Amino acid sequence: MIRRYVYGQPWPSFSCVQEICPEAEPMPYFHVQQAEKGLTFTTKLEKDEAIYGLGENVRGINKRGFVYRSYAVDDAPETESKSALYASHNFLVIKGGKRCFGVFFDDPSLFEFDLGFTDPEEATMTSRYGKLNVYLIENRSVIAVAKEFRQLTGRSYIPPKWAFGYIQSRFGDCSEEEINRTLDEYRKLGLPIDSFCLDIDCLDEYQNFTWNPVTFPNPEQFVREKQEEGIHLIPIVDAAIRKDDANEDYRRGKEKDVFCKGPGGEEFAAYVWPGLCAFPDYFQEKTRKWLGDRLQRYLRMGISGFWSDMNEPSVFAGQGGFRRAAELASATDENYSFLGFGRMMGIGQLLYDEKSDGKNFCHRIDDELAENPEVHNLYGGMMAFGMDEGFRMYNPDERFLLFSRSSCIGSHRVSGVWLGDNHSWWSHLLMNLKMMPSMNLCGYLFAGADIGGFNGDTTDELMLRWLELGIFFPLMRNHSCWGTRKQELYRFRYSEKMAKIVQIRYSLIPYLYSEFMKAALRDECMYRPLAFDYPDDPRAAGIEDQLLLGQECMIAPVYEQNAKGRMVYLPEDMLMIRMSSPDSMEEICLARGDHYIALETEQLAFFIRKNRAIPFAAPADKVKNIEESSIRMIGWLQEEYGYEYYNDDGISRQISQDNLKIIPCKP
Ligand code: MIG
Repeated sequence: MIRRYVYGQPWPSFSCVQEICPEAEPMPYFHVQQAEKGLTFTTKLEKDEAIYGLGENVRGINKRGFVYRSYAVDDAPETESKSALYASHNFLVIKGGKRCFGVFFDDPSLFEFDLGFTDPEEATMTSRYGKLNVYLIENRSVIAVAKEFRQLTGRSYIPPKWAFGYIQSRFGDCSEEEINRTLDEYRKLGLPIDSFCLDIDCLDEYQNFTWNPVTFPNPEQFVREKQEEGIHLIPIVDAAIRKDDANEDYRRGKEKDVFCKGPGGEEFAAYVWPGLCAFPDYFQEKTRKWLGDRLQRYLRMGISGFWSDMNEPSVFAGQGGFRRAAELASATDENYSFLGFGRMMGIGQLLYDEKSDGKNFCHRIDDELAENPEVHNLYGGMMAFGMDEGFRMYNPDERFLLFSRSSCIGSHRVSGVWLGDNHSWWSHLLMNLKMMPSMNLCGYLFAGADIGGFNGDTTDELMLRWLELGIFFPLMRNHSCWGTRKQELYRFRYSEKMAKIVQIRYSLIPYLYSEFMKAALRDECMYRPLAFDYPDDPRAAGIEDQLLLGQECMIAPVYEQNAKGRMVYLPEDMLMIRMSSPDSMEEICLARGDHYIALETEQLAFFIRKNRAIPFAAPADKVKNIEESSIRMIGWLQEEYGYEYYNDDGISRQISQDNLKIIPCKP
């Protein structure tokens, strides 16, 4: 059952698709109180209670024991001491022997979760402004609570099927030539690929909706050529736009009055990649229309996917901050104190001050002016709605690819996400795994991290191991930052091994897509910690380095340097599949319990529950070339079983139950 409680006068948040009547009684479980730092919601925690959710954030799958914050920021590196990342996903589930409930704090501004940080036996949530809706969902299991939450907030975004293919990306050195070279090398290696992301270096001076004339001299022709080869190009769209009358898109925006302004009517301006920028007020319909219009010429060129970035929004500097920093940098050395040096070294922190530099950063919502901090967490999501409206304007019947960096609950209906600027660290490979179920709980099914790591230099071994995990997640993108070791797979000593792992991905796509689509259609979580499915197994509760995938599988990646295997806990009898290429499959029946699984660097393992089976296709070079007739079922069957297989044309928005069929399997 879902109950709603209203505090103060909340801004509209676009998070829910169901209208729930507010309760008059006080909310159970929580003690609600106005405190100095905001409106607080406190609940005592039982010893055995775990806390799941919070979407994109650091630390464990069980979030208990730390303090987290919802205030979208661009603040890499994603270390353990961070409390906030790029998004705000204020949904959590508290589950113990006595109680099981979910709570969604639908608050678009600064919100804090002290989940046993100050007091290990207490959770306190604080809303800075105290204007919010709270939805309380009680049900018997985490899975049931999650389903109700998704029914409240709406069906998850579904990308075109080609988006399940391997995506190559690189910030800094992309060009027509580089793409062609990578394609050539991949062909030689037999490495399947469907898409390339185009980053801001592909733009003219980092300006949205342009092409870099040096590296992309013939964009129209290039896009067409790649299309003929079956390759999708996925341009980036940043949140802000250069404030410059020579920029046509800016001029159009000014004519239509789409940018954020202060109470005095002055346009908000701050520095981002292209220089001084204006910030489209995506909260307004006309702004979303302006954004949608900007996409039309790309869509007409045949581009059908985008990624959107810097939409927390991320700001490098404000105009005042810039001056302050410049003054400090030119300070003389006379009597300069240690504190002065400290400030000098922290110049980056001085560059944008929300109070002064951001005073004109306001949004118009229902004819009222909201200062950005009051609705801050919705900005990226509102941009995603604008992108989606642009897609529907062009073609209402087809799906388009969109994944965004910032997101909120609500925009999960129109966009996927990538998990931001991670590092080429082993700990971030594991973090990738831990984030997936939390993302799913909050409605984000189409998600994935930068495989190999974005910042820092990756290694052959880390790249290979990360691919061995990354092939199991819907968004499979290899992306890295300029100045770091290049990460196109042909550049590695292990390139042949890597190519074979990517081939396995393509063999698994019929299964992954089928499970993804069923999870979307039924409001389910595709990735779950063992604790969700085996609530009565005390061992399952503590496992944070394995995940259930769909209704049949379990994954357990190697995430340590030089490891030649790992311990795996099986909550029931399972068939272990160990492989290093689609045709090297080893199948071993294992009993419930602990097992050491030996895994050479090029080997991965996954597990299929006994008496279940999954489809496995012959590898293909592109998603569209996967042959359904090549599918065979793999599993350990002692009784008859029918796998519920979903497939469709991969593109139309009309998604129907008729696309489901049972594949009968015999022992
Ligand atoms: O300030 O577009 O997270 O994926 O390569 C960095 C350049 C801006 C951040 C994104 C990253 C992207 C990069 N962007």
